[in-house]
Amino acid sequence: MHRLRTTVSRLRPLTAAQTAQSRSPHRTLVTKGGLRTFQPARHLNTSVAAEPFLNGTSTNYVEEMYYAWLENPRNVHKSWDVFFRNANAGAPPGLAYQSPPPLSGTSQGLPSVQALVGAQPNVEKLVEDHLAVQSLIRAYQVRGHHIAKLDPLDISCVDFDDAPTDRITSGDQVTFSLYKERLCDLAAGGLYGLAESDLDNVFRLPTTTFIGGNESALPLREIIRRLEMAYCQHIGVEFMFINDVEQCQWIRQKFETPGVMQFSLEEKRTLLARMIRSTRFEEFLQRKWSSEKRFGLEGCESLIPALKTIIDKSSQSGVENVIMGMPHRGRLNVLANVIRKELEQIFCQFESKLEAADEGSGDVKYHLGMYHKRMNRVSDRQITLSLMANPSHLEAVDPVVQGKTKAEQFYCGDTEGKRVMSILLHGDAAFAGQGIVYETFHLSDLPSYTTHGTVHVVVNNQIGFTTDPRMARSSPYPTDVARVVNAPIFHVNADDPEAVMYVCNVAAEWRNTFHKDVVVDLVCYRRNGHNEMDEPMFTQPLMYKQIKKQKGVLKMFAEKLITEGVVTTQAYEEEVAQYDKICEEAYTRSKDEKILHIKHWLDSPWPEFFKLDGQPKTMSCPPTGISEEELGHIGNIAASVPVEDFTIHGGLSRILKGRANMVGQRVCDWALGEYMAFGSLLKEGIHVRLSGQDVERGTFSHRHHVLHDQNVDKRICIPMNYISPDQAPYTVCNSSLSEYGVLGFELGFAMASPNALVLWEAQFGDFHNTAQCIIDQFISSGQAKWVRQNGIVLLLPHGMEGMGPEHSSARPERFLQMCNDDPDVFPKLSEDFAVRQLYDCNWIVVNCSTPANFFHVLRRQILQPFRKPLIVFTPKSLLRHPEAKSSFDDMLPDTNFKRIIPDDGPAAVSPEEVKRVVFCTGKIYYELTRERKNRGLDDSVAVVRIEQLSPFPFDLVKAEADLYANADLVWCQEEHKNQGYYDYVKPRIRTTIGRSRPVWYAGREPAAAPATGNKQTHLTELQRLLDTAFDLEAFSGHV
Ligand SMILES: Cc1ncc(C[n+]2csc(CCOP(=O)(O)OP(=O)(O)O)c2C)c(N)n1
Ligand SMILES: [Mg+2]
Repeated sequence: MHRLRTTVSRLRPLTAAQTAQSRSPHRTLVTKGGLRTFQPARHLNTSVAAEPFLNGTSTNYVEEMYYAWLENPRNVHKSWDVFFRNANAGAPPGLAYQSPPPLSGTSQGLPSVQALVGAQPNVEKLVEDHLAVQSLIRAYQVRGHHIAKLDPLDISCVDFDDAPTDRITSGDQVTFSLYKERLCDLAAGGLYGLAESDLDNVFRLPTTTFIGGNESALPLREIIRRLEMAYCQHIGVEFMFINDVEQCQWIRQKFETPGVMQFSLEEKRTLLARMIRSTRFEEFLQRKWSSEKRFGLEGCESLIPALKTIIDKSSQSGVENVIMGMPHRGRLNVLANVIRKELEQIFCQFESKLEAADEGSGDVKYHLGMYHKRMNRVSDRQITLSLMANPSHLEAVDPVVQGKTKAEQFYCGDTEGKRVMSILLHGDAAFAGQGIVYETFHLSDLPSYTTHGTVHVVVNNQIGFTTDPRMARSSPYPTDVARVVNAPIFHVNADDPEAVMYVCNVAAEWRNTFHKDVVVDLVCYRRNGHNEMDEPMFTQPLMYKQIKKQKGVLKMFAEKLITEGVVTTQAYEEEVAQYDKICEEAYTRSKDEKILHIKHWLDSPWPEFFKLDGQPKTMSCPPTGISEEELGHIGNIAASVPVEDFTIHGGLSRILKGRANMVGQRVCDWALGEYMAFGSLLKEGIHVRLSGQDVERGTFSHRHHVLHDQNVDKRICIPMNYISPDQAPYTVCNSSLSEYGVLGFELGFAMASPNALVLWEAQFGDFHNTAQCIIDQFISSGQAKWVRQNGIVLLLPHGMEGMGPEHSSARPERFLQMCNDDPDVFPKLSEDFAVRQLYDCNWIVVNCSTPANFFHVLRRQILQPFRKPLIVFTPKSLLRHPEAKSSFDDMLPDTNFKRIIPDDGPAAVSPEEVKRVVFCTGKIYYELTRERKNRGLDDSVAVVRIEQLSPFPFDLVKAEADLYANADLVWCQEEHKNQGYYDYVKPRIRTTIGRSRPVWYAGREPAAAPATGNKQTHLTELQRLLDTAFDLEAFSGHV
């Protein structure tokens, strides 16, 4: 309200004396009609007491009204129109408001309004003119970027119907016709009634602009010129959609304040030196390897100084660690000139004859990551820079970078993002096209996912491979997605390095001030084809004709600085020659490299975790059980509310009581088993982070890791954090409704430290498929491509429960298909067989049938001496199944994860009598044993659970098959034949027995959908597969 009153009061016309003080000495108040005199000002005393509705929560509303009225008085109700007119005309306290006319009869208020305004015709005109000027200023602030000169090619892809082509530059005389043409579309209400005769009139400036500098009033001509300079040159600022007035004011100040974009000679020279490095690096690569793909930066060379500016500025504000993610374009240049990877390391990647020293597939040079700690010369502080390795899949790395950044912040106690930050680079087509960008933006302000502001830089070369923007997006800019989180967007013509540097400075300052995302849109072009082999003229002939004519940005900028006298031609040429020499010398050194080491390209090294050569410190895993006392203690915490005066829901009290009973009886259900695993790891100093949709309670209402006070809003308690005073912190967080984004985030989080158990739980297992890119491109293949280990755990609820085609299958077949163990090779037996198998695999896939085994596998994840992703198919109905409980005995010291659980009933007592061994995994075990009992087949059928599917327990399965030498072998699963585990286990079981016996199948028929939607069909199918499993004649005669 204060703002409104101030604004309203500032609209008052100036006294002649005030005008004389504030206007510039050269400008007179001469209009066509002669000297214009102003009415003496009347003081507006519209106090809150006098106008009680200008109070409290109505402030925003009134302000909205006021702005709407400024745009056009007809936008608001007549009564508001009258109020604002009266207030502006200096109505005395309490009299600005006039009640609306009654529905019948004549108005009492209106005549006095008319008297007030009508009696002073000049005042009315003055008020209207001031309002018009305010609207004009606002129009520039809102839509100035429509007419800014952003496109170096001037073939703008941004299609605003209202963008006129003529430009006003600082040297132009503003003529009425020119600005009228530019503005009548820009400003929704045309020119708001302003005429040429108003150009030299002086207007008081509102508080919502900074164009005045030290002056509070300016002639209209100057107002327009300054607005043109601020908003319509090489920088287009898109920010007026931001809800926060303080933030809008901050941006206005940064761009409107006269003379704000000035640089010292030193700064300009540094900028030139950076442009030289950026440009000459690409030219060097082009000279040496003209036919190698490198996705050069030509056309956007100012990206390098842009990034360096952001990093310098952030380092000056205290940032010590910058984590970056970027696509192919200009990546090598960023590695060389921003992160400062040794040039010879980059050059030897072009040498195709070099042998790879590391295991795994490796990756192409423009996907590899990098980690480097060095001195920042501008801030004189140490800074760690890392560029995350990424797959070809554009933007997939975004959430991974955010997760890693969050983790780095978490581990160094940086709760506000002051020491660690992320920078994300994007291509224009990918930024607009990939949904993961949106998902990542939506993590940006969530308490457990925020990284306290990311600086996004878009290399907007106005093309995506061969596709024009008009075919690639439906929004004017590629950056519109950022508006959803109120991030300001600074569009800048990348051919103007100074403008680029300016916006990057502001972007870094914004991030450091508000800790919110910000976007720098470098509007540029791509000088060559998509890669160095591509012919762009096939598809963009006119654009490329224009590009061929385009002078390089370095050349233009050097000429400018030489003309300004900032550098001499000689100094410039020397700088160029010096950098070329650096490249040549590195090239010579690169010839000495004999071997390619992918591990030199690690983005997240764990030096304390591995030996110096990157190998694990041991090849054994200690027992994963814990003491009776610890089990009891953690169990009691799980069953309690460890804070005073906290009322939980009655239903939850019953659940906790049930837990207490279990602890008394020394048993665990699934939720308690998980509690024991998390709690014991926390006690050992391992951070545990569980993230996913509704994980705090658990989709199936079994977990309840966060208790909610029933009487106090938002008061919560997390008992897991009350296990021991020196425990590691436990993070459990309900995520946004995203799989791709959140799984990527957790994967990134898990990269930062090996000493954390990071778990992502899918709501139902099948939803992981919207995160498939993270699974395929990072989790299953990350180590092979980038020699980087990761211990992320995926919890995927899975099981046929008659719930229909969705929600049933976590698609085990997909995970198993991507396992790298050979189905036909029985691995060499050794003492450390089980651990070595784990070490060699790309990920571990398990389906535990008991809480104890789930407990052990989670603990093994941390106690094993290396890190591998762990995929766990978790149960639904087993969460409450009376038999799916484990005794504390199975969790005590010296107990371990069981890769298989053999039959321990009558069948195992007389194995030679057994006719059939049914191998299975997961929940079907309970259905099988019940059926076996019903049929009285406990002696003749053994049921063996394979708990660790991959790496396949060849040794243990062989032992079982050997034990039941006279039995036929059956694989039983509840999934359809083309799904589940069958295709994976069958050849492996056959390998264990030297293919001496067939492996029969008992399960559902092949099908397209994972499960039926009909409950009855579901039960019939289940019965049929159980019939097959226990019909001892089912396969006789089959071959
Ligand atoms: C998810 C995904 N889809 C398709 C591709 C294939 N592809 C590689 S680069 C590219 C064009 C990218 O355009 P843009 O984002 O504007 O970046 P630019 O190459 O112009 O710098 C495409 C389609 C990819 N790498 N990732
Ligand atoms: Mg592009």
